[in-house]
Amino acid sequence: MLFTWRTRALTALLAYLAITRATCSEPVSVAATAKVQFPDLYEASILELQEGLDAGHFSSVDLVKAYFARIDEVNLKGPALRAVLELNPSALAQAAALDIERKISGKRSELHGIPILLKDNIATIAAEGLNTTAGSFSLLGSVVPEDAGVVKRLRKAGAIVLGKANLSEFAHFRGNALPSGWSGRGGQCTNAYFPNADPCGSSSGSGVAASIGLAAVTLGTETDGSITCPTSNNNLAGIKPTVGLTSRAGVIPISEHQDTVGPITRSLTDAAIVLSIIAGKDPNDNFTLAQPAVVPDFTKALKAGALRGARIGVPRRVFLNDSISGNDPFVNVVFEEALATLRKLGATVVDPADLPSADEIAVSNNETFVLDVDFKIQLNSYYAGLLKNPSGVRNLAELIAFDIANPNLELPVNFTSQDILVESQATTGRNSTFFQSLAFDKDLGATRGIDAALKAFNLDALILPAPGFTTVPAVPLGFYPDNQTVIPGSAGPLTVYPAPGVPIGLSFLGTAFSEFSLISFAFAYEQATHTRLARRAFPAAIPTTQLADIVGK
Ligand SMILES: *[C@@H]1O[C@H](CO)[C@@H](O)[C@H](O)[C@H]1NC(C)=O
Ligand SMILES: *[C@@H]1O[C@H](CO)[C@@H](O)[C@H](O)[C@H]1NC(C)=O
Ligand SMILES: *[C@@H]1O[C@H](CO)[C@@H](O)[C@H](O)[C@H]1NC(C)=O
Ligand SMILES: *[C@@H]1O[C@H](CO)[C@@H](O)[C@H](O)[C@H]1NC(C)=O
Ligand SMILES: *[C@@H]1O[C@H](CO)[C@@H](O)[C@H](O)[C@H]1NC(C)=O
Ligand SMILES: *[C@@H]1O[C@H](CO)[C@@H](O)[C@H](O)[C@H]1NC(C)=O
Ligand SMILES: *[C@@H]1O[C@H](CO)[C@@H](O)[C@H](O)[C@H]1NC(C)=O
Ligand SMILES: CC(=O)N[C@H]1CO[C@H](CO)[C@@H](O)[C@@H]1O
Repeated sequence: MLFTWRTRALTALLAYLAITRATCSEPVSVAATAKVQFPDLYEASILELQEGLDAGHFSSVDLVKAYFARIDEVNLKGPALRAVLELNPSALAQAAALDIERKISGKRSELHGIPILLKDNIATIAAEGLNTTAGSFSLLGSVVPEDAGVVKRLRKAGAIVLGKANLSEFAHFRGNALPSGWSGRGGQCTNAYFPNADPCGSSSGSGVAASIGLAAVTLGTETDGSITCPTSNNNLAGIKPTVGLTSRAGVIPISEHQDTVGPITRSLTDAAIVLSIIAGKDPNDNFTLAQPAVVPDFTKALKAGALRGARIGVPRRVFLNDSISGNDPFVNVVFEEALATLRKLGATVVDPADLPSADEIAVSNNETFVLDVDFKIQLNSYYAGLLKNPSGVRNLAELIAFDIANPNLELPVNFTSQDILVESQATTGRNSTFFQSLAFDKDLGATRGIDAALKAFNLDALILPAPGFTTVPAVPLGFYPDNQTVIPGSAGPLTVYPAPGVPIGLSFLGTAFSEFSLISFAFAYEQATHTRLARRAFPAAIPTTQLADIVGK
């Protein structure tokens, strides 16, 4: 589905590995490192890291130490980006065990020994030491029944949970006036490309952390823009999967009808590797039972020639009137350049290729009602499912009261908004109005929206400038010029966007479960442009710790 960010820039998921806790008394031996070229952790890809791990140039323990040090440099110190909420106290032990396993029996998958940062609404078992709170003190110290479905898959593949990323509290489903990237527990996360720039949200910390290499890869969640928008604002490759491709079991919910978990990474290759592992059926999330029988190996979509012969449509009307992407001369220029690139790569660009429902989408408000109703039902059931919650909060009504009773923690000056919680609490369940609204949304977004346009113009995919649109997947498109006027962020006066040098992304979107071809198109574009590499974060936001500072030390 597709909504401008004015509808609500919500933008908002993961399990347990029975690894033996290795004692630190047996460090993995590391080969002589004098002449070894270590990958630059700002940009390092999963495959580069695997190459170094397989060659014994460094270990997963080294990687965890290096990422911890990089986080320490910029999270609360220096530019204080506030991208990371918590570090996993078990990460080093997990890394050590996975290092030993690699030596004995080889790697389980391309994610073996790779540190991944999870958005803080994705549950991890408390015994490991990490909280799962969606940024809210009402969940501090809570004990979840089990790892999220996607976390189970990550652990089985050998990934290391590095920690939890800051986010817009409750995936931006608390107060309309709260800025993206703010949570009671984490404070205000900001963008690494310009001081105090809007990181967008709600997967803000995941985006900022991926953008400067505070982890190898990250996971975010999206309900409406929460993966694609931080991907766009932070110069990244992100995938918002079709609802039901990745499990939402164990994810602090907004709505089962819209929530989805996806990768936020520096390249389409990394995103495809992560998606191939987290996608799949989960008995704890019955929406996943409707997905195609076989999860594709999305890395097979990574073909530089994939745009040859493809028909790509431009649904102009959905962004023509948008105050950011439709009227911004910079976005218009770089978007036209992107269309020229697609043509050069052999695609037929059909422009315009409007969604029949475009004007109705612009004014529709049914989504708000659907999310308000679902959130109350699902959040109540999330709290009820906890094995323990020290705050005493057991449902949405008690959450609202908790915030009011703890203003210093949850309602500090300038961050007092919780109107969405109140609006949701006022709903009375899934009645006929709810089902009508849900059906109306599906009709607008899919039947008379994306699917109708794809069919009418015989298209393989649609393409849009990324900001504010709920689309899959996104790749870097460009950067605002250095003389860009600083504009207060949509998020409020404390953040700015656009601003000099801040990134913007390009989105490819298609029908349900068309991730394989969307990834192939986005990959072809990424390989032809390598826009991400054209610009780095502002100097103080670039951590200096590298593997050379850790290995053998
Ligand atoms: C959660 O956070 C609290 C406070 O920072 C900390 O004491 C605790 O160890 C963390 N982890 C769990 C599982 O509660
Ligand atoms: C999942 O289960 C719920 C209730 O058990 C049901 O209402 C819903 O239709 C099911 N969804 C799918 C996609 O099977
Ligand atoms: C968008 O702009 C076009 C052209 O200016 C106009 O015809 C259309 O009514 C506008 N749509 C909305 C929803 O504002
Ligand atoms: C859903 O949208 C239709 C058409 O815009 C509108 O008439 C109706 O009031 C909306 N329903 C809700 C619950 O917002
Ligand atoms: C609240 O925001 C205003 C700007 O709108 C700012 O001037 C003020 O310093 C902020 N107060 C605090 C305590 O952050
Ligand atoms: C459904 O519930 C909402 C409040 O959640 C209410 O506004 C609406 O009138 C109800 N619809 C019906 C048909 O009762
Ligand atoms: C920025 O510089 C470009 C070319 O150097 C110029 O065309 C543009 O008008 C300038 N924009 C602003 C906001 O000053
Ligand atoms: C890992 C880390 O730096 N976490 C910090 C996140 O922000 C909160 C609030 O400032 C700190 O208490 C954590 O230590």
